Amino acid sequence: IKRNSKFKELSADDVQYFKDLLGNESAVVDGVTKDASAELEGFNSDWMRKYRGQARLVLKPSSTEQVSKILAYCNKKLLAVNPQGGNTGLVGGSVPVYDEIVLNLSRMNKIRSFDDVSGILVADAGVILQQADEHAAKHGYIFPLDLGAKGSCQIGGNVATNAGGLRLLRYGSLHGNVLGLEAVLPDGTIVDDLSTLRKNNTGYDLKQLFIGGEGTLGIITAVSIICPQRSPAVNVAYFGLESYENVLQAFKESKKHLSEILSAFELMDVGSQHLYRNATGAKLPLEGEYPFYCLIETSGSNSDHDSEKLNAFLEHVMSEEIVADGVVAQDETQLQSLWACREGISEASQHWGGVYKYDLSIPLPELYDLVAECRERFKSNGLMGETDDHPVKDVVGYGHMGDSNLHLNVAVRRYDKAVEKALEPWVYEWVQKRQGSISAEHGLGLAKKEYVGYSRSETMLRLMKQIKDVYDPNGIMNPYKYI
Ligand code: FAD
Ligand code: 2HG
Ligand code: ZN
Repeated sequence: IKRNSKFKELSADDVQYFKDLLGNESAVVDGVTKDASAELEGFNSDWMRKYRGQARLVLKPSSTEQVSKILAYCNKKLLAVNPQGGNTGLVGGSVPVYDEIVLNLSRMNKIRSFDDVSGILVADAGVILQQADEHAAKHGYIFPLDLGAKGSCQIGGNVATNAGGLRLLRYGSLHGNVLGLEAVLPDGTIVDDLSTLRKNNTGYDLKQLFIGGEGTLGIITAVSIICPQRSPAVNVAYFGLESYENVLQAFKESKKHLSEILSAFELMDVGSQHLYRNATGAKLPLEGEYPFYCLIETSGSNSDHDSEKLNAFLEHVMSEEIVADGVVAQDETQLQSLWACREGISEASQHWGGVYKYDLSIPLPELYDLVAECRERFKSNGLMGETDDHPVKDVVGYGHMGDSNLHLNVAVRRYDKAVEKALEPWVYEWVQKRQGSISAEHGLGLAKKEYVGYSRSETMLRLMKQIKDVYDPNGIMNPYKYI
């Protein structure tokens, strides 16, 4: 892709306008009138260090009015804008491609209100996910979303990507939990839909377009979200299993035995656990080695009742030989270390040099076949092996089993065109054949721009384009990405 020449290049006058508007030194990183390359680096390169933009200006507004004025100015001057939250996105959507202005939400970080009776939180988009959850915890509630990047991702970024994460199985998607949004359209219009209503059937639910829109329609500036009651009793168990067939059985049994207290069912294959161990030096929870591991979490209101249920479940799956071995966390530290075996894989995946990541929805019975077939593919084409002349070190699979969401990670020693060619479009064709999705929860960004057609029809793509044109006729919002 080439830089779109309709977009204006930044001038010193533009920068001065923004400096006057924001009125705060630290709110503008100015690489236009001076050299600021070191400071710009963190805003230009993504979490995986795979995508790098060339932004020369970063703006950090502190109010919705400032966001509105910035966008109105950019729209008039045809300056392109890249919204950015915590910059933890995994599809290259959070960093510019060329010299788009980075509009970073980190200074919009205030909790606006929390209602103790309904559990409804209203907060600025730039609030860090973990801080939102800690705020909810003070009132006895839990943020309905949790994920490995919680310490740096922002709730606005979570909503913009419609992040799924570790609690979706229990609390459902942001499409249901987000009750309202405040957003700014490219022309500066403020859309005030910060509703705290649970039910509101009054025509099109326009906020849903921003949820998962990946910053292509406007900037989310605040979020209203319903938080469920925080469970006082939380248990975590980690198992080893001899086959994927057993994993399926264990999932079925867990729903049957644990029903309303089941709050997570996560899958890790042995390769993903070795990768985690190699990268962190951590000791794995079980002595023996198994091809598959599962992590189960229960959350309930009565710890005796929950333990009884969990123990009955464990006795059942062990006696039926569905599960080969397992451990239940005895205290908070052990609980954290069991979760780390799952949450730590994503970061560990780059340990050997790099990684190709695929985030897929696949019908459960076939979910792991893709990993096995992918591994065979690299073995037979000679690209995978133990010695350094092979680019591929390992193919691992893990993910949100309870949501039919597989994370396929191809861990490589170096990025290599031959590896990429073996993976794409093969992975996408494989998923399309099974009516799966090429992006279950991470979004499309730049990484999957070319492949949307594997999951969406021509008609749907046309409708998306029409919506984009209504909201952003000049196309200044997050250009070059999937739409
Ligand atoms: P960014 O990365 O900054 O931005 C992501 C996208 O949203 C970009 O397109 C950006 O332009 C847009 N955007 C950001 N803020 C706004 C805004 N205020 N208004 C409009 N557009 C905006 N994802 C999951 O779904 N489940 C997981 O379990 C999960 N685990 C992860 C674990 C790790 C270790 C990491 C690094 C990432 C993980 N992710 C996961 C990816 C996930 O998408 C992000 O972590 C998170 O949702 C993005 O939030 P962010 O604030 O970092 O957004
Ligand atoms: C997770 O579930 C994240 O750990 C990241 O969604 C997955 O890095 C990945 O492929
Ligand atoms: Zn995930």
